Amino acid sequence: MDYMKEFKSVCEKFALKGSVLSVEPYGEGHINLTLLVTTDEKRYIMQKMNTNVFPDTEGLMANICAVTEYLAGKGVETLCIIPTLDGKSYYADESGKYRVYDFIENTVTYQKVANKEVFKNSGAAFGEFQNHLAGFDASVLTEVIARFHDTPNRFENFKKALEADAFGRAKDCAPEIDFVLAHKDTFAKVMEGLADGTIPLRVTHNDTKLNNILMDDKTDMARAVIDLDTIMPGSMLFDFGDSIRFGASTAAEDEKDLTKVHFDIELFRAYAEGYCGAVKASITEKEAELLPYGAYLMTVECGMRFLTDYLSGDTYFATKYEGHNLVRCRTQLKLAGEIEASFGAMGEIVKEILA
Ligand code: ADP
Ligand code: GN1
Ligand code: MG
Repeated sequence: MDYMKEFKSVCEKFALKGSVLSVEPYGEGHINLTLLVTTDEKRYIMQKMNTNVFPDTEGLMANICAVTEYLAGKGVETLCIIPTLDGKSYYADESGKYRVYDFIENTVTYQKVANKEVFKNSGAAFGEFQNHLAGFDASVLTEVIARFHDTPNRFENFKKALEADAFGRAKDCAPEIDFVLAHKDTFAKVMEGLADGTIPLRVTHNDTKLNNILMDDKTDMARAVIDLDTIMPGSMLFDFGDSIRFGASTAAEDEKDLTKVHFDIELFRAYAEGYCGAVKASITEKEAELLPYGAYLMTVECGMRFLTDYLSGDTYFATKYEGHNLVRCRTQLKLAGEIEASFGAMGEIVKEILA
């Protein structure tokens, strides 16, 4: 695709500095189409938003405006929305809905943990992010994706996709289906805790993978938490768990060779040191106890989501080849199994850190 030809006129609807020199695809996100826009003065990120995943664009952008304004007001580096020429937070035409952010320069995003220090720093940053939002009024937030980390509900959706088997793919993934079915009674702990008040409802990011944080390209210290689409009330176990899911693996999320995929407990320790160090004052005893479980839950949930999408014909996550979602599902379920087998050791590490 000629991205410049396709999107230049959309770029011109925004209050950009300079004239557009190039438009190219950027990053490794699974949801939005992310474009790097370069003008003769500076760089921007433009995203064609995924309206299948986020149908309520007004609510989504209102959430992001409110959160970024709040964070900026506290002096925290965050995404900066570039308005349209008529002062709106996004632009819509028959081809889609678009938003533009300042490109945050001199940063890197990691697709895989480069070393323990980077992962520890990202843990501290996601913990701090939660601290920064502790005073934010959650009632102004729209729930842009209902029941996002409601794992029992995700399981119900998985069962529907399996029953329908609309693409005849269930036959290719019997071991994965069996794994999910065998674990069905392990999915409810966090939802139950939120419902009965034993787990506090907080404002959470909900998509805390390593490539949703920008690190300084010289110091590897975190600069900004990005991908704010899923900020909603939730549990800190979601944020902690999702980071471990992605980052404490010895291989990429879509590694085909499962012998390379392992849960690395030393990476878990590094992240837990950073994260717990930041939330020490607010984490409850029950949350601390459930951190290992949170890592398991987010990993098995994500595996189940990839499997559901595979069974449903790949309509949710962006895929690069047929079977991509099944490959992703396999890494997640392998990790989930290993995490489950490491609960004891993980619990000891959390205790040590919080002692
Ligand atoms: P998705 O929702 O599809 O995951 P993201 O918002 O996470 O999309 O963006 C995809 C990638 O683009 C990020 O992982 C990051 O590498 C890069 N990115 C996004 N916003 C910025 C920004 N403001 N400055 C620099 N890089 C960015
Ligand atoms: C998606 O948007 P992105 O690529 O950062 C997904 C997450 C999954 C993740 C798996 C809105 O994250 O929930 O955990 O892929 N985001 C949404 O890599 O569904
Ligand atoms: Mg992202």
